Amino acid sequence: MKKKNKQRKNKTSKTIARKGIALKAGGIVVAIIRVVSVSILGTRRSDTPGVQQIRSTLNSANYPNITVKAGIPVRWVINAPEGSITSCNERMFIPEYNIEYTFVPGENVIEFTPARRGEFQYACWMDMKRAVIRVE
Ligand SMILES: [Cu+2]
Repeated sequence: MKKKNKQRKNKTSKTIARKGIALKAGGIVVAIIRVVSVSILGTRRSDTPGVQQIRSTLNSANYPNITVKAGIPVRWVINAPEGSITSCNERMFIPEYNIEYTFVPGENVIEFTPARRGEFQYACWMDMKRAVIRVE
């Protein structure tokens, strides 16, 4: 199975070429985080200071609504149990944070820093399943 997890920082004035580099860098960061998270699986882990950790479980019916605090980096851990990933929900877009993410079975880690307060919709690649990230 091919993994293609992409995560980008929200920077608006980049050229397409630089975005490509950012994408690769983001992918490497996600890969490193995945290795770290796998190595600590099974142990209860306390939050890193200055990071808010959110845990969700993916299901085939819908995406979770989450609430986070503005200005604090988010580490969003989404567990994808066996059978929860479908051709619909497998790829998720969070436009506000310029994130495109493809789920893999097990632990998925999505990181971003919510700069502004508000309600930001995210959706599957088909724009069918939608949910909200509320930033307070
Ligand atoms: Cu879909």
